[in-house]
Amino acid sequence: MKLKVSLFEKMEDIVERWRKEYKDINSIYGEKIISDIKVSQVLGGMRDIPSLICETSFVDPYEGIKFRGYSISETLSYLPKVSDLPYVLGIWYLLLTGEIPSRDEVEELEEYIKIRERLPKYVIEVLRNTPANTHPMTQFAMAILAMQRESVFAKSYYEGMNKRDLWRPMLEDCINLIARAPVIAAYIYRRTYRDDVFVKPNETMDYGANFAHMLNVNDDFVLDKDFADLIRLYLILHSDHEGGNVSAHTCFNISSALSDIYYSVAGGMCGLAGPLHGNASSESLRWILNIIKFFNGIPSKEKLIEYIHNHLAAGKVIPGFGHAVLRVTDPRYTAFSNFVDMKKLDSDVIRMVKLLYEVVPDILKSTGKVKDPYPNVDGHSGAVLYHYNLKEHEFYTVMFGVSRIMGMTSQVIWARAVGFPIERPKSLTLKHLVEMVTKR
Ligand code: CMX
Repeated sequence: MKLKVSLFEKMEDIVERWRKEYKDINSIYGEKIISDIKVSQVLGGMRDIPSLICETSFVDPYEGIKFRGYSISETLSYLPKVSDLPYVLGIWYLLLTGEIPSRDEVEELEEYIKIRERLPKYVIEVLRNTPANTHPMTQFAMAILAMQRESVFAKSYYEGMNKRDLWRPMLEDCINLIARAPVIAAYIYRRTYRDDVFVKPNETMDYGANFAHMLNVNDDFVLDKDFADLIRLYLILHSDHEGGNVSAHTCFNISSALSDIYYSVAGGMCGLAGPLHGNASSESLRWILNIIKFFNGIPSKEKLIEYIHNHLAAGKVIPGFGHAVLRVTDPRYTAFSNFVDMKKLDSDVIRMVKLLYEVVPDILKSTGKVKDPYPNVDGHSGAVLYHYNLKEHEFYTVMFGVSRIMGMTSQVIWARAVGFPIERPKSLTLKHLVEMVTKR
């Protein structure tokens, strides 16, 4: 199938613009100094050191994520809709090109991606030969890595393609990966939790609804329209969060060695699997369920406050709260809250989320050390999935991964387009660090 409004043709012009901008900035401002770095920043995980470029999104500490300059509410209202929510692939179009797609453009993209979703048999075999109790994120990273043998980018590179042209096969690979990611994820879900009964993709459904359909969480093969909306929202909200988070940066870093998108995204997924990053959603839901179990229902505010103090005193973090960059309630959390109101959802987990919002920020503020005492997206996402019967919380990070692939791929395509070099920051021993300070 050929796109009427060819994404590849459109990208030719966009890439030329990016290249000029990148080159001009480097030649005009290349020698200017932008920052001083404190020892505490180096020792604190490179915190806030402005040293990465990410064109697809920007996290404002007080306004939250902006996708190509658009806030979450703008994004949700401007992208062409398929129901109450926009087409999921509209966000990829926006992240990739910087433009809000027209309805025609996004519908064509949805169709174009759909024809590439068929999973090769060997990917299924790789998963089938893995113990079913292997963590879903491990399975997801393995399946992505297994497809590396199909990389058009790697083939083009080793056949000697001019590096200026490498963004084209990279785009080709990214489209294939985006097409297959939800099919792989749904397969992992079905084999891990639902006796390996696989649900085939539905050719008539959009990307978000099709994912909901393949998960078939209620085992009734009937698409719950509200659940499909939740999946659309979930995939849009998690798609990108600038370049410095562990998964995006790992992916970008690996790709800077001209490793293809399968190597790069598989590496990023391993980072996303960590409890302080993408797995926080699973941790948060587990924590909420433990509280409900402990109190045999929803506790009073006073009892909950006491429970949280004990939890912190045991040296544990409160999952779903805090953020390395944000200093307000994560607008993605608010978007889930609005969804709960729009669909009038009510259950114990939803009530617990609301109660935690009332008590946790003040407690975290009172510790005097937590920079962002407010909830992040992971403090809400798991509860809504659970509400719709997607209860296997270890799987949530895979859902996050399916979505985040859209951000990772757009960042990497930009890097190949402008010819971004291999990353190589300088590391120091602690002794060198002290010497640098004392010699000054
Ligand atoms: N509960 C308890 N303590 C917390 C906390 C929380 N939710 N958030 C931060 N703190 C503590 C830190 O552990 C740190 O304590 P120490 O000095 O004793 O080590 C102190 O407050 C200062 O941390 P910070 O500068 O405010 O936060 P960081 O940038 O170091 O960490 C994050 C950010 C997200 C890892 C942290 O807030 C956290 O662990 N939150 C819980 C896990 C979570 O929800 N992660 C999802 C984040 C979203 C994402 O990236 O996907």
